[in-house]
Amino acid sequence: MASKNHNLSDYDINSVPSAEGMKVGIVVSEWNQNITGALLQGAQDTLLKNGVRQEDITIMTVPGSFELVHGAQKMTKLPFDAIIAIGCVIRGDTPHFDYICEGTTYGLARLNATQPIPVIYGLITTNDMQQALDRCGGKLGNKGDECAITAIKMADFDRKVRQSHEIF
Ligand code: DLZ
Repeated sequence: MASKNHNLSDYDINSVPSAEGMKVGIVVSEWNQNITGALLQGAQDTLLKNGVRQEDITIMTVPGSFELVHGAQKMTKLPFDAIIAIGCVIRGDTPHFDYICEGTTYGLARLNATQPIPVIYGLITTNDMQQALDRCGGKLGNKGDECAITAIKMADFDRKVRQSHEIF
């Protein structure tokens, strides 16, 4: 993926719709907590900065990234406008990395396609700890920021789809 020149925290403020009244659920994995905690902080700060109220943000934790799918699925049953799933998988010596990445990614993609609210992909998959640090507030920005903006944009997308349906 071409992320060399892309800072994950960069966004055009003029392209961000109003987040007034939006309710956002965040499910975050405990594995690699030094990374996922920073991603969570980024997501929360960016949601607040763009108008989501603190009381409208709900944070739940799961043990590992693989459990994000179940956690996110449960949260899609509650009255949120978007769910952000945050995790970090770092490559080890065995193929376990590939199975966790694939299962989690497929599971989240399936939820995103089949549930009535958007499920935002906040899973970092890296070869080593440094690459993860670079993406949670390091030299490549914070993927949590990117997820927050995506959540707001997708919740707004759904709002607009609903409104257009009411009109016609
Ligand atoms: C088992 C495991 C391993 C080896 N590595 C990670 C990781 O880098 N990041 C992560 O979020 N979770 C890891 N896990 C835990 C799995 O996601 C999962 O929690 C367990 O396999 C139990 O289902």
